[in-house]
Amino acid sequence: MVAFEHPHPHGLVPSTAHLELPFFDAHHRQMAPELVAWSAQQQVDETDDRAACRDWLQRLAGGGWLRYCVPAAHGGALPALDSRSLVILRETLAFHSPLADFAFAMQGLGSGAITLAGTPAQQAAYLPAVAAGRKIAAFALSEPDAGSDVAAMATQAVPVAAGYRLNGSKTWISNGDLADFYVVFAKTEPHAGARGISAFIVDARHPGLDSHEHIHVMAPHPLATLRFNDCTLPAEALVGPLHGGFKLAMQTLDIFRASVAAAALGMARRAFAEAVAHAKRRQMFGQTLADFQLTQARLGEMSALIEAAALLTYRAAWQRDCSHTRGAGTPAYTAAAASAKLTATENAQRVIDMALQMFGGRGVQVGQKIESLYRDIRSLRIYEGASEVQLLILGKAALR
Ligand code: COS
Repeated sequence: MVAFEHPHPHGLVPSTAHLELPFFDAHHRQMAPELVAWSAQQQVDETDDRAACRDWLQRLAGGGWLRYCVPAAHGGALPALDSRSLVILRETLAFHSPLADFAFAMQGLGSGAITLAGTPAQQAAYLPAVAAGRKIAAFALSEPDAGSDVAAMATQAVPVAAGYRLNGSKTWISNGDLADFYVVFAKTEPHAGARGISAFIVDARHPGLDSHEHIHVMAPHPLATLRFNDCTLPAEALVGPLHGGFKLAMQTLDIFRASVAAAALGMARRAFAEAVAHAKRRQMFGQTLADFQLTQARLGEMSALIEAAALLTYRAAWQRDCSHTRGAGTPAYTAAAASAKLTATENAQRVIDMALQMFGGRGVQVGQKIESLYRDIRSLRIYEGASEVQLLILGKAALR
């Protein structure tokens, strides 16, 4: 099941064999091969990460794929956000280009709160534009002193006659200084912890918002710090209930955590495909690398790690799509998404490392796919809830 199909003229093509699993429906089985064929035709120059993201977004919009980031009532492909479609999209895109996956995912994560809790006017103003690639979205939750501990955030939104006045900063913001709008989380009741946070839509050019400070990371993608200095927002900028922002952030993350697992899975499958192709080609000691039992055992280990990650990822997405318990408390699929994200990102790191080892010196050569995957995978164990946060979620669920 981890197998890949024959090498495409432009590289390796992922298999869609896993779509036969009972987690998927007919529309998933129809969409996946179309996406695989479309992805294999895309060639984007990724030397400049910001320009490449814009390029990918236009292509993803043109291919109709961004429509999976919003519901059908607002220009989306399906009646509601479908975790399994997101998983298929991210796994396939990440196999080809982690930056394509990033560009896709941020449209969904950045607009997710508006989809879940926006007013009809907010949904009409933002969601069709997100689906068509006319507006770039971003999700602004983390702060310099509040990453895993969301409830510790210090950014404040104080009620004023005109609406709310925002002061503070957000950091590690994906699509920072590229986005057209941000969904920003801020304290509206500073002493109420998780129950005192609200979400707001802030347009990129809004006075009082400074996003010029870019952050450079080992696997380039657009990131910035946002600073709010008396940024006055109209009352209509509030998304969802006042003080209901923590749950809204968690609900949004619940959707996308399973898809981060899928992105990791796509990268692991690509590393595996590269390793298998290399093992069959590479000659040493009078045979191919693949002829060594040591290689076969290593490939077997990689395959098992990938399969474990795949099943948890698909189950988490399926569980969320089929759940009817939205709203009350922490839902059961939160733990499923945590298991999937933890396992898929950790396993992918190991698989990619094993693949790199098989490539020997070439594995660390800049410009080799395996070298960039080695850098690409690392941040997935940190963002959208570090592995330790997933362990915490699982531990709390066990004790409940
Ligand atoms: N869906 C709905 N409600 C949820 C929820 C979920 N997934 N998770 C928590 N809640 C609710 C809880 O039910 C609780 O509700 P009540 O106040 O009514 O009891 C409330 O939210 C607070 O929950 P909890 O006590 O578990 O919150 P903590 O402050 O302990 O935080 C963690 C829990 C650590 C899990 C959370 O802060 C987290 O996910 N942190 C990581 C954040 C992250 O991913 N950052 C990266 C940003 S994007 S790059």
